[in-house]
Amino acid sequence: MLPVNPERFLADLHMLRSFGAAGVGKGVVRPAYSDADIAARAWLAERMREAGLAVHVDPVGSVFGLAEGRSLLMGSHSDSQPEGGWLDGALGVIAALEVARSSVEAGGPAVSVVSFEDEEGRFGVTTGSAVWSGNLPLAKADGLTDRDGVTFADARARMPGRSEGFVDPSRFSGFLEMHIEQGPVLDREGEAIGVVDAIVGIRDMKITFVGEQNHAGTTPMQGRRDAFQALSRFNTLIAERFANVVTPATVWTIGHVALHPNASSIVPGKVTFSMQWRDGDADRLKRMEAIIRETAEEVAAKRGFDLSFGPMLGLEPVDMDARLRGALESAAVAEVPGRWRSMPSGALHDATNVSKLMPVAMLFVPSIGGISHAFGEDTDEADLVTGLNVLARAVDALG
Ligand code: HGY
Ligand code: MN
Ligand code: MN
Ligand code: MN
Repeated sequence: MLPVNPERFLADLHMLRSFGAAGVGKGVVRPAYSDADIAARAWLAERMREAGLAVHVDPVGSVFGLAEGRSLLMGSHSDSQPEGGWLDGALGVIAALEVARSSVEAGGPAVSVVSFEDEEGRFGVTTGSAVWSGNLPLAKADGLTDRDGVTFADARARMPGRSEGFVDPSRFSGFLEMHIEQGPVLDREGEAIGVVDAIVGIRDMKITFVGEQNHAGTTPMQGRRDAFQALSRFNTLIAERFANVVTPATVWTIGHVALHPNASSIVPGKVTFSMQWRDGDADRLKRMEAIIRETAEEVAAKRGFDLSFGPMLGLEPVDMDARLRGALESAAVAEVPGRWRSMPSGALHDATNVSKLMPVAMLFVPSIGGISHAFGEDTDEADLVTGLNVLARAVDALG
């Protein structure tokens, strides 16, 4: 097996955490194109060079460390949520770096490394890999805005050292992504490894209701066109209507709300909010979309609100490649017999986009208490190292 170095791997993982370290638990604040993200990517590029890989920063800031000739690609993302954990994405990038580096040292199979940009969707949904794969045309991505109105085009222009062109995907034989589970299953069951069978699909859209801004003391309740009340009504109605369509695995979230002008003595005149929904079945995602659109129209019509929908972003559910998945399963059987399972991913990953270009597979390690997208996210060191060993064994077998 490839002689991976757990101490070096853990030291690099902690080093990456130091970029944007939040000082609360182990969390990080390293959103795409922030100063911390840009500095972390410069450090990563240097580590890739030291490992003997050729660095290519693509037009959106995804950082590749390329092995010569045809290779396996491995990695994930190093941007974080506005309040993120230290392992989400980072683990997959640093594990890939350690495997690639060990492989160069030991004369093993050719492995390239990638850290995709904006996986966490400051602008879109897994933006960097979506653009690379063609799931999101660059021209469309450039027009997307973050919650403060900054465009993707302006944000990506901040990333130094970008190349004009994208990496040719035909140089890669497949893609492996290691990640924390971000859910409670492995931790609860005392298991060490999850081999992913499929990744759910997602839809994400901004919705705006415009009513009438007015004085909160003098405007009678009767006849108000209060944008918050429209959102509140919409939220209640979709939960009732989804009940006939969803399964226990279906999820939906209104995670960002911008209420205008957001003051206690003003009847709010406008609300823009994010509506996101996820499921493993593409038809169900469509039925939910129809309910969302009809319900928003009904709420708007009742009290004369103006309604608008932003561009709908989405990714289809995808299955993992049987051969790559088999290699991960065999490695898990060898490393942790009886302590691994096959499981779906309810979180989105760059692997979804990359599956358009080449075969992909994914490996999970446990998340303590199932916590992620929060500063409290963590994994036992022993589990991090087990994941690295399973990955290295699979790469050796595939090579
Ligand atoms: O939200 C997600 O599933 C991913 O972590 N960006
Ligand atoms: Mn992630
Ligand atoms: Mn995430
Ligand atoms: Mn007044």
